[in-house]
Amino acid sequence: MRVGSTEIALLKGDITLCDVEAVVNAANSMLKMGGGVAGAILRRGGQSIQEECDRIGYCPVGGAVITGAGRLRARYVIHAVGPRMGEGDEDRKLSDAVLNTLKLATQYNVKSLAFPAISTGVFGFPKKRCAEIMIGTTIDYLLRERTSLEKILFVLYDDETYRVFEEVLNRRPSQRTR
Ligand code: AR6
Repeated sequence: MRVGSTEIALLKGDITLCDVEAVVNAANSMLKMGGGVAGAILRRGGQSIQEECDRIGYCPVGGAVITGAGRLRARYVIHAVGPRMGEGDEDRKLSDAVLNTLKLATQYNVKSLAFPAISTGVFGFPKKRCAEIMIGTTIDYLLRERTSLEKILFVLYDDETYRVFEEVLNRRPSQRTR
């Protein structure tokens, strides 16, 4: 799908192998990289990413911070802090995490970005609602703002999550312009 001059696409697989300028991590507020996407980024990218996170120290839920990407092919990791299911106001917090990631990427002049399905693993957020919020927030941002982003990928780890994102993206009109 195209929105203005930005392409949105879905991929199935491991986000750490993506050939993009910035990979988005599904982070927690303390910026401690545990399992899931964070664990995979840490294993492949190396400890320098966690060390940079430790220097930053904290990010509120709904926020995002940027670090280098260690040994990953990418240049940056953007750590987006999604909500933990049950803590309250989860939809707005997820939408804010996506929006703040897109703003940060634009600020750093990033041209290609890969998102995972934030909060749908350890944090227990429902996949369909996640797809609606992440895709909806991204499209709204692209319709409203000028951005350096030419390509935004949603990288889904398993068949079920991929199918859910595909269904939500296919419901949207195929061409949108500013
Ligand atoms: N590439 C793409 N997607 C992945 C990968 C991968 N390599 N590995 C898992 N997923 P999660 P959260 C999917 O748990 O729910 C960590 O401990 C996974 O199937 O990574 O936001 C952090 O340190 C799921 O659909 O993130 C935080 O404390 C999605 O990515 C906490 O988990 C997100 O799962 C964050 O939890």
